Amino acid sequence: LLPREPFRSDPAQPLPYCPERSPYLIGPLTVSFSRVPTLEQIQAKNPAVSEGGRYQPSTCEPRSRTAIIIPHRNRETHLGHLLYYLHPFLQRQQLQYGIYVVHQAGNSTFNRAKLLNVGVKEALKDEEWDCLFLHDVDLIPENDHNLYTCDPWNPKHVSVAMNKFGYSLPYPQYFGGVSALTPDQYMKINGFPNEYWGWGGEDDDIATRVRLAGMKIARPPISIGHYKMVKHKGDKGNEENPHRFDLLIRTQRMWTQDGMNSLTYTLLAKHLHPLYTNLTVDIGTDP
Ligand code: UD2
Ligand code: MN
Repeated sequence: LLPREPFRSDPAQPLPYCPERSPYLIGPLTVSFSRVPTLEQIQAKNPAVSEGGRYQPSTCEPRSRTAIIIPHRNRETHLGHLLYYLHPFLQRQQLQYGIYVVHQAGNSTFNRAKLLNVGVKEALKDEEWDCLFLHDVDLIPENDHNLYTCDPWNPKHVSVAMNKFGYSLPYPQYFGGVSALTPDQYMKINGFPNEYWGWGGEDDDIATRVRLAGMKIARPPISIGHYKMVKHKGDKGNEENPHRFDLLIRTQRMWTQDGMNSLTYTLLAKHLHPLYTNLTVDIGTDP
């Protein structure tokens, strides 16, 4: 439980930095999906979170301003689980943060990577975020020593130990699930690819971009990067992408042309929910 923090007395007075190690951290957490929390219940447990899913510590200057960006369609239950655990988790880390849910409008094939590009573009219009967390909706962090901050030098792959892979990395270049990049790092790889429609491949494309842009993949220790994925089947509208292997052969040729510099979309709605900012977006359809 977080102690109630006093209100900032003099807004002109600069606050001291939050301690390098937050005193509120617990370590390993128990994550259970047996009950689905309602948004009202989550709100009641997080009174310091303001409209749009924003928070900042009131007694110290946060060491990171982190935007969490979640690609989404038709996973309301998973979103409930994630918000329930993530809000207190981030507050215990004494971060300034905002949660963005990027909702793909319509029924055409899902495109995770393009939605994340949209989320980044829109989030950076709101705030000078230090760190962008690109986050599957169904992955819950199980240890709050896993800080939602960026590595200053390299893109960070964060979900290194998931229950679905026996709490280990499935293969060395794996980049799926949860990753964290500074806005600079994100632009340096030209963002994520826009051309992967349906399930698979986009995460390997991103790992290749990191290498081609002259960076390495940073990672937290396996013991800390634990995640529990809510069990699920494949979604309708996100079938395996049959073109993914052809696309992956072309990454080296395409990464400078396909990404943030070629991103087009229509923002249909931006709504500030009490627990997150919802972006509903038309990203077009699988050609
Ligand atoms: C793996 C990776 C994921 C991505 C994907 C291939 C893990 C834990 N994650 O996820 O990062 O690389 O493979 O594309 O290994 N989503 C929706 N609605 C849909 C479909 C997808 O909201 O109808 C979102 C949601 O945030 C979900 C994410 O896309 O978590 C990835 O899709 P998935 O969970 O179906 O795929 P999964 O678990 O194989
Ligand atoms: Mn999943």
